[in-house]
Amino acid sequence: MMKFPQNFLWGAATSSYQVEGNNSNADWWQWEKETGKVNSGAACRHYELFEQDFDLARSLNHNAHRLSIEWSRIEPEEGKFSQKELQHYLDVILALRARNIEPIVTLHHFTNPVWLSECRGWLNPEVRTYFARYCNFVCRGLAEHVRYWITINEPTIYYSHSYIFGFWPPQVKSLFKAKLVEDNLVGGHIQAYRLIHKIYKEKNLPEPSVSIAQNVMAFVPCTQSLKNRLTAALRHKWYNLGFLERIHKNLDFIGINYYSRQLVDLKGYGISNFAGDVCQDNHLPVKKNSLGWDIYPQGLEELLLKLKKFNLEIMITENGICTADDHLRWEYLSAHLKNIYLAMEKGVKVSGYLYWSLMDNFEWDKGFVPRFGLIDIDYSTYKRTIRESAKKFAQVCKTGVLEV
Ligand code: IFM
Repeated sequence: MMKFPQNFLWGAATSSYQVEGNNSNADWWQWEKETGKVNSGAACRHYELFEQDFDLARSLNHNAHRLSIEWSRIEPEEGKFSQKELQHYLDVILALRARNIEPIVTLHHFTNPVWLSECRGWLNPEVRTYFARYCNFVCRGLAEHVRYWITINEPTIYYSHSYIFGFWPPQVKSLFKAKLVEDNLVGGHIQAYRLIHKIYKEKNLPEPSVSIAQNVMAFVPCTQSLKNRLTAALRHKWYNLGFLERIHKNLDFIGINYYSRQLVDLKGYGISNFAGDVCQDNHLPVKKNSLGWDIYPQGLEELLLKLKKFNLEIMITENGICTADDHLRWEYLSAHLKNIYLAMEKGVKVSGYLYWSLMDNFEWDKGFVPRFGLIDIDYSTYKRTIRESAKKFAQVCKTGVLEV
């Protein structure tokens, strides 16, 4: 039996664009229309149904919930801020509070207002000022009711998918531009971090807890050759630690999103080999999620131990599986909780666990096919159905006890 601390945060995460629906002022919306690849449409209709969704989260004994604010709703035109949309997010947060659920609020989760993307988005050096101005408006409106802030979700994924691999809007493939975007994300975070602290001081509120949600991955050499071990270590350093090392003095805790491992097998000596070669031969086989990502719970314990050096509390801001097999979902979830517990026994301070995601939702360029939710969504009726795995997780949330 594993018993987690009394004050542990238990819950799930979502992001505005993936669940709300009809975010028609966002760059992703425009990209969907231009490419015809996917269509987020009404998503889960969470914008209208949030109270019903939070009733479900409460019935599952969640005491925390991570959500994001949609910048393109708050500032649909440059410099024009919407009081109405701010009020909406205040209602959302108060609805959580009314259910004794701690809100963990993300300010940037991949999407941007169209006006920003039309003036070079995160490549524009002015973006730091724009982002700070938006954070200022949101934070001043919500500070009294929020303790935890995530400034930016998965900065490394954002700049690599949008500016190196060209998968996501604006579909750029340039290492040089990616580096500029990374620098602006670093600057954007640091400015927002300082600003949020300043606002709380001015308002005489208790210190907030501010972080990013950093995507981390277990890089495992597929053979013990020196080149594979070195490449795995390099990727860990660049992908997992690089961004954190640039901002760690401006973090109150570390938020991490962990899903999977990558089996590293270097096949050549170019930049793309170092950055991307993976083993295709299914050495060291493990089970996979429905997108083909390896399931590797022990990687979470290993990573938590590696992050101990920052001497900051860690919150698991995302961890989850897309699968049609709900037994596998529980196997995944409980195995990851076990590995968190093992790391905590070795002295890592973990403050909470947020499963990705509360409900099935719009999985970016993959559309609605992957099913990550604790709650199933029927997209033709928007009916919500709680999955069995969610009920098992609810027991852990209630008692803090994981039976293994
Ligand atoms: O859906 C995404 C989320 O937006 C960011 N983290 C990973 C999830 C699953 O791919």
